[in-house]
Amino acid sequence: MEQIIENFSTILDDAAKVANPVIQISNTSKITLNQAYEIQALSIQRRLARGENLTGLKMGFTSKAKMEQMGVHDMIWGRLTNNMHFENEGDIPMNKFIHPRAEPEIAFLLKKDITSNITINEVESYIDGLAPAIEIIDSRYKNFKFSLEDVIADNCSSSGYVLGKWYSPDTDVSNIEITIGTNGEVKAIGNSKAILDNPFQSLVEAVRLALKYGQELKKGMVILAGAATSAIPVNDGDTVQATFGNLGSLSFQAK
Ligand code: OOG
Ligand code: MG
Repeated sequence: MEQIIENFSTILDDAAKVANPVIQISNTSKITLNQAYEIQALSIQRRLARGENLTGLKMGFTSKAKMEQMGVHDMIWGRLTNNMHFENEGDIPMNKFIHPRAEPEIAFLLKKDITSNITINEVESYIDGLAPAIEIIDSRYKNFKFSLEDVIADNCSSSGYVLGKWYSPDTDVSNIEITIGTNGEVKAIGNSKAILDNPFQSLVEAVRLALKYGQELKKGMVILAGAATSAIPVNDGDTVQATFGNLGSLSFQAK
């Protein structure tokens, strides 16, 4: 089995590297959730060996809108690297992706290392700030189709993120209207409440899952809380913009 896990980590890493889709693991092999996380860890190790740095973690399927869109039933988490980070209002080259989609998120910046579980009331004391964000997801599987194990092995479709302006840790993000759209047209609307009733809870869950799987949580890491709306397709030439009520907006240009 170790060899199979190693092989899938290579296949998925290569698929991301050259932006070429592959068939789902579950079409040919049965793997467990733990094995899926092992594949993810190994594929990220390959990125780190090429010189990328781990910059944070992302939560997935923390809202009903996302679970329903993708037909899955549980939360997942993945890893972010510096290669996935793009500037707000900047250009993002589309040739890096297979079939990219964008979704609005809330990001947290860790103020210190976290080594044990935290409660929602403690979140404020563990972050330096929070920001509106856009995540770009790009499944390495054909037709953006996968099982829960498939998507975990594929680093939860992580492929890009853009961060907006940072706000202080005591900013209330429990009830913010969020939109995302392209070229001036709103394509999806949601509310931050949809993220586990409060995006702060998503950080609590991120800590729990990272510790469970032996992933360190370090000062300076960015944690994405998961999308509040379904993801929208991104096409070459699109200007993608997300709005977050009082927190303002952010955007990128798909080039
Ligand atoms: C998996 C990633 C899910 C989120 O915010 O829920 C995710 C996918 O939908 O391809 O990033
Ligand atoms: Mg996401």
